Order: sequence, then C-alpha cells, then structure tokens
Amino acid sequence: MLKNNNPFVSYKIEHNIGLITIDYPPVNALSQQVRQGITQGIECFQNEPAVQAIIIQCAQKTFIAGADIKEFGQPPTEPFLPDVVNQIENCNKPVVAALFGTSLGGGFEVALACHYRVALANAKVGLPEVNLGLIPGAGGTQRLPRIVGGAKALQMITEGKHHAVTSLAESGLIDAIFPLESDLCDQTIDFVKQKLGERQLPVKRSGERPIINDVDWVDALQKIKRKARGKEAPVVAVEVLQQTCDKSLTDGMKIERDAFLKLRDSAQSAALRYAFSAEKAAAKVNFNSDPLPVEIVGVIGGGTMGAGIATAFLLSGFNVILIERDDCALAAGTDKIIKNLQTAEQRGIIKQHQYEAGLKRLSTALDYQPLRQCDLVIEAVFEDIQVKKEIFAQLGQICQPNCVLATNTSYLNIDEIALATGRPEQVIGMHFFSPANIMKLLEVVRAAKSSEQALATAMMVAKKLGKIAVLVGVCFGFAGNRMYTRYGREIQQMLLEGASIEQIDKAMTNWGMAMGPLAVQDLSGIDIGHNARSAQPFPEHDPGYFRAAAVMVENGRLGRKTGAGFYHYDESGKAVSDSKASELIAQKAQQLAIEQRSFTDDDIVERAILALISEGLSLYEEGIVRQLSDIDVIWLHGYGFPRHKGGPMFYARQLGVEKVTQLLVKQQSIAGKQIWPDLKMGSLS
Ligand code: 3H9
Repeated sequence: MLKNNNPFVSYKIEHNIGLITIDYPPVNALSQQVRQGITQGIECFQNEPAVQAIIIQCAQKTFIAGADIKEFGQPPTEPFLPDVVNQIENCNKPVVAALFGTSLGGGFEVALACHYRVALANAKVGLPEVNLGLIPGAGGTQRLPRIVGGAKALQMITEGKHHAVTSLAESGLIDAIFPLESDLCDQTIDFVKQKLGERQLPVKRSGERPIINDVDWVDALQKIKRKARGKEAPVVAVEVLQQTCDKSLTDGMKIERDAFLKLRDSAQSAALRYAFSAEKAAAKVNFNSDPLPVEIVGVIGGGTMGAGIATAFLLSGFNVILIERDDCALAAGTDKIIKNLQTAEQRGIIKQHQYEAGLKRLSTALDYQPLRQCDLVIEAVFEDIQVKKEIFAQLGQICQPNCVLATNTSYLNIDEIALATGRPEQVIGMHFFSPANIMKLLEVVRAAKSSEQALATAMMVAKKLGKIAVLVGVCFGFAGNRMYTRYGREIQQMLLEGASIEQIDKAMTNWGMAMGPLAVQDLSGIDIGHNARSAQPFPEHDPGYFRAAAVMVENGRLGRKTGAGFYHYDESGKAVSDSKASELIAQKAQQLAIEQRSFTDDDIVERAILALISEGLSLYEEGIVRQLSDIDVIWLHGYGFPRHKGGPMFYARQLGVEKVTQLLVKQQSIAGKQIWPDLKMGSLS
C-alpha cells in the first residue's frame, strides 16, 4: 500500500500495475475527496517507472454511482470532475476501469475516459442525469457518441436508463466481460497482464475520435420535445449533442459544461434532486423492533387488486396462498395472476424459468385454514367494513400469533377493523395502488394499536417488493386518497361553476399532471369513489360536494367500463368529448342555483393545486404523515404529479408562504366563498 492520507482512495502496485481503489460508502459517489484521490492516484502512477498500467476499481457493492448528489447545492470545489476525467484520458499509461454494480453518471464518465473498460457479467452502466434534471457534465455527451455512435448515445442520455453491459457488448464499449462468480480484481489484473504481455494495451483515447453522427437531429429534437412533456434536461441533451457533433472533445466539453451548470441551477433540477432524497427519507423510519422474516404470504381476494398484490409477491420470490370464496372466483383470480406473470415475461421483466417458478410458488384455497402457515396475510376484498371485520375476526383465530395482518382498504377505518381480530397490534394497512404489480407506491398504515414490529415488517417487505413505501396514519383515505378527494372536490366544484370537462383536463395535463382528473375518474370508475363517499365513513371530508360525479353515476355513466363517463369512449377505446355529460352537469348546476362563470387555465390549476397544498398541510398538522416530503413521494408515485415540480408540498415551499397565502385569498375571492380552512403555514417555511 502506498502512503496516502486520503480516507476514501488507496493506491498499491501489484505485478507492475497501479491499483487505485475507491472505498466511499455507500455507492462510491464522486465527492471532492474521491475526485482528489483519483487525481493524485493517476499522478502518482504516471510518474512511477515501475507502473505499466493503471486500474481504477471500487470496494463496496458498486463501481462509482455518480457525482455526489449531496454536493450539488454547495459551491463546486476543485478538482472538478471534467478535469479529473480529462486527466485520466490524457494519462500516458493505459488506464482500465473495473466495473460492477451500477456505474452511473459521473461514474460512467470516469469509465468512459479510461482507455479500457472491463466488467462483471451483471454490471450495469448508464447516464441517468436527466432523472435529476441534468445532462452528463463530465464528458458523457462527448465520449459516449464517439464510442457507441450518436443515435445510441442520444437514446442512453435522454432516457437515463441503466443498461446491462452484456447488452452493450457489440458496441465496443466493454473490452471484456467476466463471469459473475469470478473475482473482478484478479480478472482485471490478468486481463492487463495478458494484454501487456502481448503488447496489446496501447493508450486508446476515445476523445481523439470524431463523434459518429448517425442522427436526424431535427426529427430527434421534435420527438424528444413531445416526449419530455415540459422536462428541460432531455431537450437540452439533444441540443448539446447536435451542437457538438462536429466539434473537438475540448470544444464539445465546454458546451456540455455550460449547459450542465445552467441545468444544475434550475428549478427543475432542484425539484428532481429533492424527489430523489425525499424517497430515501420516506424509507428511513426508526422502529424500536426488528422486522419479522416473511416467506409465505396469504392474499384474500382474487379481484384486480388481490391478483395484482399476489403477482407482486410472486415476482419478488415469496410463496403466496390465494384465498377466494368459491371455485369460480378462485379460477378467475388465478387466471388474472397467470396473465400478469405472462405479461411480465413478455415484457422481459422476468425470464421463462422465473415465470414457471412463480407459478409453482402460488397455491390456492377456498377456506382460511392454509393461512395458518403465513407470516403475512393481506386482505383485498371489496370495500365493506362489515365484510372486512368478519374476515379479520377469522384471521385473529386462525393465523399464527406473529402473523402480520394487513388490509388493503383505501378508505375504511383500520382501527375498527383491527379491533375485530382480538389482536389489534398485529393489524396494519398495506394500501397498494392499482395495478399493484406495477405501481411502486405503497402506503403502510399505522393504526392506533399497530406494533412497531408489524410496521417494520411491512416496510421491510415493501423494500423486497421494490416498492416505495410511505408510513402514514389512519384517516379517511389515508394521505394519498384524502388529498385526492380534496383535489377531486375542487375539480367537481369548478365543473359545477362552469369550467368544462375538457378545459379542466387540458389545463391540468398542460401543467404537468400525467392525466386529467376527469379522465382519471373515468379510468378508475366514477362509482368507486362515489360508493366510498356514500358509505361516509368520515363525512367531514365530503360534505356532499361530488354532485357532478353523482349525476354521472345516477345516469349509468361509470366511466370507461360502461363506455361513457365524463367522456364517451369510441370502439377503439379513445376518449371523445360528450355533450351529454356536459348537459347533465349544467342541469345539476342549474338545480343547485350555482352561478356560471368562465375560468382561465391558470385559475383551474391554482385552485386544484391549492386544494392539494391545503389538505397536505392539514395532514401534516394532524400527524398523519411524518414529514411533508412523504406527501410528495405519495403524489409523485401514486397520482401522476409531475416529478420535475417535486410534489405539491415542495411546490408550495418553492412558492413560499406569502405567495401561497396570496393565491389562497385570490381563489377564495374569485369563488366568492370560503374554500380552505384556516391553515397553519409554518411547516412551509
Ligand atoms: C452526475 O453524476 C453528474 C455528472 O454527470 C457530472 C458531474 C459534474 N450521491 O438508492 P439506494 C446514496 S449526477 C450521493 O437506497 P440502491 C443514497 O442517498 C448523479 N449519494 O440504494 C442512499 O443513501 P442513504 C448520477 C448517493 O442499492 C444510498 O446511496 N447518478 C448517490 O437501491 C443507497 O442508495 C445517479 O443519479 C449519489 N450519486 O441503489 C445515481 N446515489 O442510505 C443515483 C446513491 O443515506 N443513485 N446515494 O439514504 C441510484 O440510482 C441508486 O442509489 C443506486 C443504488 C442504483 C446507485
């Protein structure tokens, strides 16, 4: 080991090869000290006559996963990453990157600047900067298209996905792929020794080649603009690549750096970086008890939700027992699960042997006795509190003492359900979002008596399922659906006050929501919310506001499933405007003597988003969520809130207390009535 006081980067020489080893937990991010360590390592080995080649490798579970996101909000410190990567490329001895885990962003840019890249077979690489509102800022936009071609580079940079090195083997990006079970360090040293012995390891600088320009830039820009839906970074990526495709590496990197710095200081990047850290914060809950191991999971109910939940568990390696009340329902539930697994296989999410293994882990039953074996049981039957209480009473008698009992209810009072078991400490909510095998969000609901162990178990299970879990408390609709109800309530009011269905949906999607709120209602079924509201478990949250939805349901217009709701659906399933729906709403407004007026798109957006903000503040005040950022995670993953706006609470914080107050007052004065309760805004500052 060579003398060096860098805590995260060490150097040693083996077989005339200089090894630079980065060991900066958890993901070897390129902090100032790591950058410094690489620079000094290159300098040291470049001047060491005994060293013939250099390897950059990492400890921990991955090669470098990118620039250190924590440093982004601070003034940049030397050495800057572009200088570090240029120093690597300009080194007069061959430099080899040894890749494993996920080499991302700046980490992949370090690898691209190396003269050779070798990797373990399951390694992945990628330039995910667009997901943080950025473009690669250390030569990624310049070196990648020189190696894999402009079209492939453009795709990798604008999509920001991770790519298996095996899928890039043909592109010339990876010089050797080693079997999974082999020792990467030994293999890399052998690779270098052999190549040196054969005199086959010349310094091969990608930056000296021209960019392979195989892109129709006008077409590419048009496509990305359409796809980006307001996101700046993917568009900037195309512009930078287009501008630099005939430039030298030095000139190209200057253009790239300027664009990177501009994006780094943008509101969108701040929001996207916030979203990344909000997700990490949601997962960090300190329970005073360890989770219980979970292997066998019971799912009661084989409807769309139950089958989706069962599929999610099967895809993640759990054994599942599906319970239904009769043969017909059981067969239908099993069919849905099989179809879900087949789709996952067709989409390449699982291989055929995983599909077969998944099916083998599924068993079914018509009575609850097999649930004795389960570590976790999730009830996913229809929303009827009486039925749920009966189920939980049986579970209390049948399940083993440690079994965690979860309900997937979206609105009902879990405290009441828990009491039916005789062991309420075991009962929690696990509110999946449909389709449960695809949607990442999971609300883990802490009921009044839920034990820390049951909650810790649910959070651990969520991680194994690959879900983003947020811990919330009991109230009508928990955090997500309660806010969604408040949002929907304002949308319904605006419909009755004269805003059109089309204008509302367009205003909201133009602002960035994934779907218009009325198109969403049609998709999920207008009757679902209507029935839940009619049951009125928490009437204070719906004092009769949903008259437009009610009139649709009364007229058999339940949404897509009946061919009409707020829209009409043609034979191809396309939504078209329907004057009948508008007439029904206008009649209702007339009956209720609601004065009609015109709305601007801004009015619609302000009122809808303020509804979210005001309900979010109330949820936080009441302690239903642990932190405001949890609300944002829920809205980003469950309700199509635009990620580049960070979530409703981040958005509110960006506006600031004064502006939010001003908008609340403005919308209230336009509506001519009190819309919001008196809000405590302190948590926004
Ligand atoms: C960039 O590189 C810009 C350059 O082009 C130009 C610069 C000039 N920095 O997700 P996990 C932490 S932009 C700091 O739970 P996993 C994370 O916060 C960057 N910390 O693990 C968490 O900490 P904690 C481009 C980071 O195994 C811990 O690591 N790179 C960073 O499920 C574990 O994270 C990216 O966008 C980071 N870059 O997934 C990569 N990354 O335990 C973003 C992670 O305290 N990262 N941490 O909460 C990821 O995609 C995933 O974290 C990764 C691991 C796949 C690496």
